[in-house]
Amino acid sequence: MSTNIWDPQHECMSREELEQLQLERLQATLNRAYKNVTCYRNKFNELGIVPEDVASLSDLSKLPFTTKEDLRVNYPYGMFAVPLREVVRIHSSSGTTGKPTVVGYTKNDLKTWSHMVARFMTAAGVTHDDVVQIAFGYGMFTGAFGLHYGSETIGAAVIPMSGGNTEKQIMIMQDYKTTALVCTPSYATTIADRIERLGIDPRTLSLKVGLFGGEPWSESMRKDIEARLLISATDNYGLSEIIGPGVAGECQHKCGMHISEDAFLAEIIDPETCETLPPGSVGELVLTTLSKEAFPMIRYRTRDITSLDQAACECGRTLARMKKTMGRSDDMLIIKGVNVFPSQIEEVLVAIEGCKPHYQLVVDRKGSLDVLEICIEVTENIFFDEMKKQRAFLEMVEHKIDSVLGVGVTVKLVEPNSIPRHEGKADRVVDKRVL
Ligand code: DLL
Repeated sequence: MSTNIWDPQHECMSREELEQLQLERLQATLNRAYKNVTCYRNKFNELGIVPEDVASLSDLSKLPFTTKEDLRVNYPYGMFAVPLREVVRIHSSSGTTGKPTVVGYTKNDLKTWSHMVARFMTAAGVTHDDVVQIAFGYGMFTGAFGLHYGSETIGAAVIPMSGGNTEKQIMIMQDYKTTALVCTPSYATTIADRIERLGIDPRTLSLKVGLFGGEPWSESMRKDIEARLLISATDNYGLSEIIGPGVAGECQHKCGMHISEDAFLAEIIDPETCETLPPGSVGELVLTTLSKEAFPMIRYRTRDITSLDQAACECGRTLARMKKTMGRSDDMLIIKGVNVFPSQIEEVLVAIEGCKPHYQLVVDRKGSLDVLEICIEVTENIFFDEMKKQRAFLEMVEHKIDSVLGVGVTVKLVEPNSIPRHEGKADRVVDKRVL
């Protein structure tokens, strides 16, 4: 596998050089946003600041945050910093409630995007010799186009399969000799399940790497996918508001996702107090774009919970690494006073024979008490004819989850593929307490 670095100049800078570049780009971004986006101008005016007040990176904490609510209020084009005639592409977020958030790209933004994705794909081991099968849905979701551009920029051969139609995916994989698979981690497990069900020996496939992102997944899920598809599986992170995929991705050392810090300034804040936390702390990731033209984002609250590590990586990149996300601050549930992240449940499920890492947490309130029900997809043979066996299986799963979470749960076994998915991402939490 290649250990190439796509853009050594920017991926291996000293922290000092990087911070200088970040400051220059930040100042340019603030000026552009202040001049062209009413929402930013109003926020700055309210706080009595102007872009010139930011003289060093530590002044960043003076700036206002941007939230999904700001994007909703300014739907559809209010946050654009260029006239529509300069926009060449429009995407939106995969949100399932309310109006989607709309994002735009100029020609230069598409170029930047392609290079950001080429970086993490190269870091994961993709080269121009690869055949990349993209199993994200092509459409408003940024996943497919982002990885498509990244692959072409590297010079790999792209198969734009789009999502779904699993048996066809597998046939194409066999016939076209796909070497790199791109999709959500949950879809990768669906593909692995089907390959097993069809009795196909994974050694007869040409797969070498998997680039999975778009939703949280655990280390155990990575091991499971790697063992079943015989690949090296890497994680990559991004969000449409910032650029789509291409914000961060793992190298072959798999010890955190390198953030393209020359293009995205990352901070960690306490989601309750909004205070900036020192390096290494766990908290909410806040991102500021440094080179986007059409859709600059200033201190965007991602709601994703993670931590950053600036220590040098064995791969030679100096870019900080973000840990796999623990979930979202808005997905974190407080059940009987205990913080519960959906990812903790996934860790348990992957280790149980017959359970799939497809699950949904349903929280409700009975009287004044929160109750948590976990719906879990199971393989078909778990729907035993014998009630006694099924009861014992249920109790075993409940017991394992109870002991990890520290709160009592009720488990419900559901059929494969019955939990709703959007853009290949499973809906993890239904909170009936707020409905
Ligand atoms: O999911 C962009 C993307 C596509 C990234 C394909 C990677 C691969 P959105 O639809 O706007 O954009 O959703 C963004 O998804 O805030 C996270 O909560 C979650 N997310 C994305 N990647 C990861 C990941 C795309 N690797 C939201 N791990 C983000 C955990 C992820 N969560």
